[in-house]
Amino acid sequence: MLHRSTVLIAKQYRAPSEPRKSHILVHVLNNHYFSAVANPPNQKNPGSDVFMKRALELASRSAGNASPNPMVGAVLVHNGRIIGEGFHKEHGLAHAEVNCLDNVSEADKQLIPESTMYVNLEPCAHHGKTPPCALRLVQEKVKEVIIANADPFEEVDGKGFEILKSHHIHTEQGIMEKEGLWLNRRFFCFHQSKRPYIVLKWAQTAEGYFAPLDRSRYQITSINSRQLLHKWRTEESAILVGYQTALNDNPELTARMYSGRQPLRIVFDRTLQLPLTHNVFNNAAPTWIVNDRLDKEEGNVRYVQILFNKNPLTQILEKLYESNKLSLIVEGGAVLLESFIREGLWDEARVFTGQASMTEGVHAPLLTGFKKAFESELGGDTLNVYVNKASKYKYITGMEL
Ligand code: AOF
Ligand code: ZN
Repeated sequence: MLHRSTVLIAKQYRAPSEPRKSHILVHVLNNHYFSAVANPPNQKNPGSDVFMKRALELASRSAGNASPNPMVGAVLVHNGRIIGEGFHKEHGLAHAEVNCLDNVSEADKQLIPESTMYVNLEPCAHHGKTPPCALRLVQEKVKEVIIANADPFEEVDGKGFEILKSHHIHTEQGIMEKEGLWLNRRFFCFHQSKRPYIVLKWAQTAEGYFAPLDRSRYQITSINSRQLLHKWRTEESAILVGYQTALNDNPELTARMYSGRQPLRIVFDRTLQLPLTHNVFNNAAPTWIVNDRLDKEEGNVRYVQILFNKNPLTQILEKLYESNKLSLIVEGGAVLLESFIREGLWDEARVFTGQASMTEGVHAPLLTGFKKAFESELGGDTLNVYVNKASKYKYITGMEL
């Protein structure tokens, strides 16, 4: 059965050298994105959930473009009427609150001091790429600011709200908090756990096999699932595979069937055996080759040296944290995926079960400590999404991945 929340991604997709109609993916992971309201309606501000839901919708438009910043949307409301909207489109560009205020018409500008801003993240207090949003709100004399989540970024971390309060702007926090937490789980995980948010992804046959015994490349899933994977790649900061997978499958590890940002490619290659003619060395995206002997940069390839006998996964996660990478998708092989599972270093697992059949093969990883989020169908494949039981970021029914 189709999961109810499935989003149309056909519109945006065009394979590089093919006409628009080919490989159209009509399957979706969400057509009722924010239909689920997990929190009880706000008593003091009865319309709050509706406006915060709109702020979250606006925020979600920057999926794949905001990182390492969070996805933030803002709505300015006067007497139940929206007079301004905005979102943070891309890292380095204006923040949501500023876009929202700049969007108010000349005629409505006089209403700003009597209006309420709904924004899913605490307004910032620091001079970063742009001036502090909290000061802009003070300057505009906005009457009230309602947020979903406080900003854990140490330059903000409550200071934005303090600025507002000290200027007698009424504030409220926690409206649709769980939805906001899920939407920005990569950003929150990065700042709260000091490591990237980790997504595990693999495909298996109905019999539970991951690959043929000789580990040769074998297509288990449909074109539709592969296109969805390319969309996912545009939404994560980095993508990781093990040495055997890079060697045998020779993957390019880029998003080619969906337009968007290319993640950083990371390959384990302890003793630098991978042929330089392999696809991960092409110019399509920056690449890290994780090894035990070389630390240098050559064009778009960075050789990252680590100690392989001392928590290699943790070392990679530390390097990613230092490089401001909010999230990581691990795509194989089975041994590498299992080591992330064994160490409890994962947040979400996305598992495709394809229609291909095998009578023997390499066993798919065995997931433990999970809670099932949802199941969906795509081009004949079944997609199961799980979240780590220990995760602070709970999946909200109906929300997009
Ligand atoms: C907001 N509104 O729309 C966003 C915020 O490098 P900068 O100057 O863009 O600052 C990035 C930090 O600002 C980011 O880590 C987060 O704490 C906050 N993001 N804040 O008030 C926004 N995107
Ligand atoms: Zn800001």
